[in-house]
Amino acid sequence: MKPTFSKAIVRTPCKNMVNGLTEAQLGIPDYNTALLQHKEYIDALEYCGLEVVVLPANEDYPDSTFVEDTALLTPKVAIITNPGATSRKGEAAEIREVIESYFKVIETIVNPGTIEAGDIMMVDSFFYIGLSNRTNNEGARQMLEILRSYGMDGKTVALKEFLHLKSGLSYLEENRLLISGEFLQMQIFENFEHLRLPIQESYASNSVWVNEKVLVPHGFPIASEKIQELGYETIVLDVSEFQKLDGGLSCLSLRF
Ligand code: CIR
Repeated sequence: MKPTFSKAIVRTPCKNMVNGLTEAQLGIPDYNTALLQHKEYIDALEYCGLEVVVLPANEDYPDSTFVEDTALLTPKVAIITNPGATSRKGEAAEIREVIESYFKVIETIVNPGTIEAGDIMMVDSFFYIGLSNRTNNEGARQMLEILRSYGMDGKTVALKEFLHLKSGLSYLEENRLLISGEFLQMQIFENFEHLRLPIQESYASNSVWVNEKVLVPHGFPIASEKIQELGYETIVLDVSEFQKLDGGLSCLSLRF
């Protein structure tokens, strides 16, 4: 069954984002442009029918605008992650305080397990978990144990190239996957309908389905067209300043 999202949590980018983790080699983000792009992202989520909780910038954590990585929110339980990147570890405690206002049942991933929720793709009550430089076997094991104890399930997928699982995959509901790069050949995804993106558009494989609309990054015409051809309304957003930090559209919010 398709989810219906009613809320999202986002965090205003901090000035210190210029020191965020990145391998993108696209230059240093411009803070004022990032703020404008973030505002447009919030407007888009509101247009999709969500009430958006906007957290204040947190200068202690350069990557703290990428809130998606800090928690997995499911209808039954919220799971606070344990980010694999050392500079991001403290973000989990910061998000917990916020999540406590919205979820009664909260679980936590603990050392030596690490996991970032950009590595988790929800397909109904089944969760694909990428094993990456940020998410280790023990983190995935703990996550699966928690999910199973609440009647859900999942499977791991080993990554070689992408930062996170959802850097190269998005679930558009109706058994449809936006997919690129190393995931194209994987048997684990062969029973989905594939919207295949060429390598030059792989950044757009991090698009976001929200209540029948799809947020798509600006500058990726093949992705936009393939999504529109299937009848989805697309909302194109320029997130160039977040791309400079290896972040995509899904990373900027927790939707529930
Ligand atoms: C990082 O390397 O952690 C951030 N600069 C980007 C995080 C992107 N998050 C995501 O893909 N879910």
